[in-house]
Amino acid sequence: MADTYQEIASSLYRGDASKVAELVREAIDKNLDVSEILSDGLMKGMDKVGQDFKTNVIYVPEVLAAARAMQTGMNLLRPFLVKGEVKGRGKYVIGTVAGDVHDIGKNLVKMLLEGAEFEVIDLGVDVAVEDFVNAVSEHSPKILGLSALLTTTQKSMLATIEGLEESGLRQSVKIMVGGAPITASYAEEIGADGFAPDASAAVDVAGNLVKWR
Ligand code: B1M
Repeated sequence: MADTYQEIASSLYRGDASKVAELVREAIDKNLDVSEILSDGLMKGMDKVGQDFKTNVIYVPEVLAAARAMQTGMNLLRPFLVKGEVKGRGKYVIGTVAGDVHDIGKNLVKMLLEGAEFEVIDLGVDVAVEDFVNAVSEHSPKILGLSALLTTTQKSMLATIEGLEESGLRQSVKIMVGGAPITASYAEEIGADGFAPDASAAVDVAGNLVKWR
């Protein structure tokens, strides 16, 4: 089992999407735990990509190939993470903030929220402040989730919250933030209502936020 996860991780690292797909399908057929396939296989591989990217062992093209392989694997796990069509916990608008194109973590958060019966409206990446404001106005979600992976784009979270305040919509929605550089203290500093360090915590935090409404 550990070998399967290791093989998934190293195929992802190499950016070999078809091998990742083959191995993930095999793991599912063998009834291996879906959350382990995700954490010990796909995410382990992506962690190594992150470490080697930081130290210039690999560069953007390799990271992009690994990101595609990650998305391929996640898509295969999706039916097991998102069960049923009941969307009883309300609407959740999510997006990656302006200037930032990282979406793997945001997509994972989205998948687990859908699995936890939220109706998720995904605005994609590099979302301008006014697009977040328009989406809150149009969909009246219970929660707005903002993702950022760069220290340079986390300030777009504050700009988005300010945009909602200026448009008079801030009090109509709870705001959750997350992403690798984001901390609980940053969330508090910018006036967000919730912070989650990972996708499964995001589901718990979202569940608590809707209880307060
Ligand atoms: Co980028 N990148 N990248 N990159 N990239 C990082 C983030 C970096 C840490 C790499 C490094 O140096 N080690 C670094 C940021 C440094 C910093 O700011 N401190 C970096 C950089 C510098 C850059 C560029 C500037 C590189 C360049 O062009 N020179 C550039 C910026 C582009 C832009 O956005 N404008 C860039 C580009 C890219 C790619 C396009 C090549 C690709 C993204 C592809 C894609 O997303 N479709 C990419 C990738 C893949 C990464 C790393 C390697 C992996 C990110 C990832 O997907 N992780 C990353 C290194 C790293 O993070 N270790 C890196 C897996 C994912 C499951 O985790 O996204 O953290 P994560 O999500 C987690 C939690 O954070 C949390 O839950 C998720 C699941 O557990 N979470 C939330 C996320 N959003 C949440 C929202 C919530 C709650 C929780 O509530 C709403």
